[in-house]
Amino acid sequence: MSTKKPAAPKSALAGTDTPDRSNTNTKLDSLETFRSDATGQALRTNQGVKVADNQNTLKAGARGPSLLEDFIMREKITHFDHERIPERIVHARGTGAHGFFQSYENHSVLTKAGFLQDPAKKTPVFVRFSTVQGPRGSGDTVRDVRGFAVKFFTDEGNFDLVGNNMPVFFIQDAIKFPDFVHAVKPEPHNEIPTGGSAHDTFWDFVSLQPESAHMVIWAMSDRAIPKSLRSMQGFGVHTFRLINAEGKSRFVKFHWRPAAGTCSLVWDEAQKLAGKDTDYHRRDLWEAIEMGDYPEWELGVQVIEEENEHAFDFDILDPTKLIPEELVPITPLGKMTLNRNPDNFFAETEQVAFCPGHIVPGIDFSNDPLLQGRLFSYTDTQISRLGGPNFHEIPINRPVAPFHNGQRDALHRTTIDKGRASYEPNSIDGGWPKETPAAAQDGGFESYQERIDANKIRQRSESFGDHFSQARLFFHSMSKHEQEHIISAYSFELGKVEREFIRAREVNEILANIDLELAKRVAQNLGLPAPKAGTVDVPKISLDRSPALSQANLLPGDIKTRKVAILAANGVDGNAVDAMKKALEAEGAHAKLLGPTSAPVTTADGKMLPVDASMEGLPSIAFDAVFVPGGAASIKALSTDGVALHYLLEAYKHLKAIALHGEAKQLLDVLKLEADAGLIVGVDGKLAKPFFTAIGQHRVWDREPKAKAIPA
Ligand code: HDE
Repeated sequence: MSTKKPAAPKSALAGTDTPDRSNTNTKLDSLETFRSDATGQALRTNQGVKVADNQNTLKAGARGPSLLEDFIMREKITHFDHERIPERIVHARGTGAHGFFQSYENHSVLTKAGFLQDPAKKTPVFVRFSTVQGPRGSGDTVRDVRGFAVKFFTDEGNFDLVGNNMPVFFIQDAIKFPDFVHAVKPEPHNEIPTGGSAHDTFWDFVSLQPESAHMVIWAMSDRAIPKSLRSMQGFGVHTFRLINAEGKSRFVKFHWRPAAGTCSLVWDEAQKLAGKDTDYHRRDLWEAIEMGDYPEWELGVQVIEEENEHAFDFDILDPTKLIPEELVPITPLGKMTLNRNPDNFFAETEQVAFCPGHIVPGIDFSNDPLLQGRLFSYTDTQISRLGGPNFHEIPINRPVAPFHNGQRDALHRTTIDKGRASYEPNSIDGGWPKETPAAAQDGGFESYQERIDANKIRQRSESFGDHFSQARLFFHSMSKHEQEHIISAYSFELGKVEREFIRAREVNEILANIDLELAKRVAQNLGLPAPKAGTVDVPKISLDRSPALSQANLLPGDIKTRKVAILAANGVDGNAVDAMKKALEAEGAHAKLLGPTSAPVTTADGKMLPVDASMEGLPSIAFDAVFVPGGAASIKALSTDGVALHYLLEAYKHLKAIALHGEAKQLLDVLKLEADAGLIVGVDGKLAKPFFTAIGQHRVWDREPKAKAIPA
């Protein structure tokens, strides 16, 4: 309901917040009449009746029975009883944000899609990030693939790019998707585990389904525990087509590259966060947008000319394969900026309905058999999730382009169609709405006329037959520490598998075909005999390494939006706190001052410093780095404070940059730690530079072997 705002009455309640929502900066301000703002409004029923008493049910006497006649209470409770809708079958846990997309230049050579033509045009977008396995309330930082779904509200209709943060998928054909999902979901008898793949049914399935090998190694890599949603790449996964106004088609792979760089948590940190802050990723995205640190991604495509369709040593229709950037570099198309949080989680993030089948003229599908199945699934699933075929009328899903057709009625219809003819052709409504020929200006959608001459057949193409060479390419493209993390992840997950024959099958029939050393290391960790050789002949491919796959090569080289904890107790050197805060702010990073409790601390020169939280309230896992300013009394207090000492040891163990200023140097002895490239000791003016360099490198990877000795 749209509402005209009378001046808000001054609140009668002390401490009441009357928010200013005058600038909600909506998708299309004038069109979004459905956003409701209750500021200054009377409480009313859904029928518009003002409510005089929202505290008491209507009763026969103050101590008597409640009366059925109470339509106000009944309306309220009835609505409440039906508040929940089914969660998504996969990707149930997610978070969304609004923003816009802007093309860098006119890309008419590649495509006629309107949103990729005019660099001045801002196309509104809504993005939903998600995990795959867990239910709605599950933790954000579990080991899992992340969904990266973008709805472009273009003038020619909605385009949904429903991708993931990994460029390949577990299976090659849509018909295997229910099997895969049943295997990865919690086990059917006890609904364990929530949010993870470390269990028998998952490993049973993937060890029997070698086509999953490539995606599984991505899922065992650091990519599956992203540091934040802002630091994830996104991929369209399938090959699509772009088509220009002359009808020329080219194959493309879509890529999103984050301005914040691509980096991850470490495993122990991810596990702890899943308990201490279930909403870690959600909160980070929300806060970044609220603070004006608008996350950005560059959209790009790898372009493959039609005549080069078969030029690779894999099939570009096979969704378990990526096209190495070293073979086909990414052509940048434009930039997406997320700049507005939703007003209401349910109405926007929960009700948004993505579908890979939502495309616009200038974009088309390929015959990837996984994509083809998805084109059916998404619309179908919305019918039960959102209660009928009118989900496109829900505000968050409504295109900004007008829509008129002969579809009528059904559950939750909100459009009131005025015409008499709900069919086409018609002569009684003047023939409207009418088709637009594809060739016309702003023409109608026309599918690319691909020639097909084939037998109707249930068969997997032989060109989809190599399942290991790209998994091997991925493993060999990782830096040393990334490889170690992959070995640990397989060992951890398979260690949770109860049936030894499943562990052995994964090691001998999958890992040994990817890399024998990887298989041996995992076998050793599981107490299994080391495999001597793989079980299949893995073809040699044109690349041994693809540096673009390693996150070690994907950092932005700055410390923008990084979060630094400053630990202080009474007697802290206030000037050192100020200087570090200023230096961090100058670089676009954020500092929070933490004390032993939430009470302010007193500086060495007697000033009161308010703290942002206690050290327990914002643990080290919520930060990228830690700074301990000097001040003799403060350091003395921190040296005997178990929470503070744990704070530093934990940050050390998680390979974070730590700077110890002045007297804080003494903490090295207390903690029995040695300075390293990221554990920096110094005085004013000498500390910030090496500290910031270490933060910019994300983690101090060289410390990792040593950090293993620190208790978790
Ligand atoms: Fe999905 N997927 N999927 N998927 N998927 C869904 O749609 C499905 C696949 C992806 O934030 C569902 O609305 C099939 C690949 C994302 O709302 C469902 C197959 C990729 C999201 C569905 C796949 C994805 C979904 C569940 C194999 C990466 C969340 C609820 C053919 C390219 C979108 C819903 C959001 C959600 C089906 C495979 C990404 C059941 C049948 C490959 C990001 O329709």
